[in-house]
Amino acid sequence: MATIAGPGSFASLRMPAADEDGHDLWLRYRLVSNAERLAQYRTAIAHLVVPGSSPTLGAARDELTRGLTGLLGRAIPIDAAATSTATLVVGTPASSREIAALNLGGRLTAVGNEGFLITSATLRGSHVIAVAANTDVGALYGSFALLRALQTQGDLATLSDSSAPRIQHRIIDHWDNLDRTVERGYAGRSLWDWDHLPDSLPAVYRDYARAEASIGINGVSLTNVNANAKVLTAPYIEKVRALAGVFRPYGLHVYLTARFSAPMEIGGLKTADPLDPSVAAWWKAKADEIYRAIPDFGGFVVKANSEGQPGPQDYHRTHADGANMLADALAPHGGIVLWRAFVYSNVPAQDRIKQAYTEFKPLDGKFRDNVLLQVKNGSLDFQPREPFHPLFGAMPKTPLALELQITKEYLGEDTHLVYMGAYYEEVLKSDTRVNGKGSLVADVIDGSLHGYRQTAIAGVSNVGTDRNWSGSHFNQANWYAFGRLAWDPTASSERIAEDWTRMTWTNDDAAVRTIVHMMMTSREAVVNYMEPLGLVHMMGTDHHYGPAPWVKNLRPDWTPVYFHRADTIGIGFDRTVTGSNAVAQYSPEVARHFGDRDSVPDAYLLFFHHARWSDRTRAGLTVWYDLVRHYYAGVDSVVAMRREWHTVQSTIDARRFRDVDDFLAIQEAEAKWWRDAALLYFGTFSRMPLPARFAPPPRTLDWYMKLHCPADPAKPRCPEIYKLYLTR
Ligand code: GCW
Repeated sequence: MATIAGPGSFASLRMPAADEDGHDLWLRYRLVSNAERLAQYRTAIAHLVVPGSSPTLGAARDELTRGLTGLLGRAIPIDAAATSTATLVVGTPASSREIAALNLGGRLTAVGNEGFLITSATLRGSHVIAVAANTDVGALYGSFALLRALQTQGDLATLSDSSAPRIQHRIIDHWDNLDRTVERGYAGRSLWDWDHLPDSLPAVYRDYARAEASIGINGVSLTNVNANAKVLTAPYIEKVRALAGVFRPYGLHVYLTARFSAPMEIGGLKTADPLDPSVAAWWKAKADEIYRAIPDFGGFVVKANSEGQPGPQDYHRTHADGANMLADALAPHGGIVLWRAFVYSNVPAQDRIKQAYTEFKPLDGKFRDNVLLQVKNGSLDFQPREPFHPLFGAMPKTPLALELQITKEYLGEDTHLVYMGAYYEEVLKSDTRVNGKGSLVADVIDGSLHGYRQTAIAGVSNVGTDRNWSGSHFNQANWYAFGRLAWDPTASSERIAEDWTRMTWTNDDAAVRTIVHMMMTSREAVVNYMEPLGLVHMMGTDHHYGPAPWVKNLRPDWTPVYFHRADTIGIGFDRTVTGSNAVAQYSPEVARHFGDRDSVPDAYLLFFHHARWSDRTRAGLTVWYDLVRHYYAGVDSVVAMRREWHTVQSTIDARRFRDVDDFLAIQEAEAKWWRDAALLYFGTFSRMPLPARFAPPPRTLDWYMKLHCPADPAKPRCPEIYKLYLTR
């Protein structure tokens, strides 16, 4: 039962919350449930003044009207000027006389192009709340921040906010194909309905832009990095122009993925060699054509010479040659190139994770000013846990952008409740030590450590046509957290989880505490039941769903056995000086920390070391025992999450409660699958028994190895596993 105050009254009445489908995301704008707060807000905000005819100020006005009407349960008139007390004024000194009259001076200048101030003031004897910015988009971001304050039921008396993004380009990367399939997408089809563009512009495009702006995202790369050159043809540019038109008022710039061989595939050239003048001229003309249609086009995202994609190395040129050629085409228009550093060759190397650093480090300083190198958080591939990528800190002369994955390719896809905010925070707070203690990854990417000219962060989208956008209600939190951390990479993921919970689920304090606790423990839970102690890449081939640590006989660096290297002596990949020496790619302090058996954190033990089964972890247990303990703890955490979820039932609508409950049941079943398959398999090497306190797996290793799940690679499901483990 939720406590809901009826419009126009402060009385509380208990009634079940109406069913929701999650489509409103964190922008639900339900009536403020706390009667005292509601009274405060109604007293403070009775009128709205957002003068200005720009589409962006129009968007702010619309959002505030929608939001305030819902939250305050009454219509808020839009006035031309602040004539009554209790007015919310929004805008810039140029758009609003009221904002100009506040003379915010240096305080306002300090928030820059996209930032905003929220402040209370007295204007001509009237009390006003002001959302002030230097630009219209800053005013829009400030409007969302004000709405958030009300959605989370903050105290207006102490409300004073001043905020500016620490990273310049905050981009969502879609891996969406032109046929509307989504690579590593678990939320339905691509939102972009290319067949009906540019003529049909369904409301969902605008809602998408609202959602992105609400979390401060200012760029969207529409297409898969495994790119199709067709998106660069004239008819598609026309479609992209239409989408860009919907996104523009919300401050969203459009980017496209550039297929390196496009000059041959759609341009009729015989080569795509970046040093060939006809190729450079083709890209220049293509950039000019795009900018004629989309003057605020962001630029190109490029995956080249990786996993079979074409690139400059096909012509014995370097990544810098390729990136610079594209950069020169974009430069006259102010566009940027986000060149991805996720590269590994078709010829397996001695240690795949070393390749990006080996290829790019020598190119530091060789890129044009408008090239950023986009680096995944870890050197392998978005695994549940990886140490930070050694390129962070190693490229002082080349702006590095951080690429995070929001879609949970390796973390339970649509169903598992895993809060990625905690994951992102772990990456951002990792210390590269390149300029002494406190040289965090966040300091690298916000440009403060090396004084980068441009800064960027990208998150691989988890959004699709599913009614709830992200495949599950809790997956929305990962989209949300990415945006908030892109704006402020020093923010606390726990605080962000709390905001999201209050906006998405409930403001009941006890329920909020419980849900935030679930989210914060979920991150360690998934590591424990999938890949504890620094294990990585243990999933089934291709579909990446479910455990398959036994897979071999493929290209070695696509197999789990290559990464875990279990044998009768021990387990783990020796990346110290006695092995691949990948640790040497880090700064000396970090190399020592990870490379030394006595200091390496247990969380990275098997990533860097081949440890004997009987060795002791830092926890003082044998490697075998500790591995077992972690797997069981992971499952226990999911069992606990299910219990916790039941305690919040009365505060949540029945439909969404049930959706989450069903997925938690699946998560528990799959967690047990991961645990049992892995331990039965590793037990054949350790030859040590399962300690008596742990209940043994219900099936033999052979049974798990013979399972063929998923039957359809596009659908991560395993009915046999549900039958075996699923409990209600
Ligand atoms: O994570 C892996 C995925 C590929 C992806 C690739 C990349 C787009 O399994 O599907 O391709 O990384 O990041 O380029």
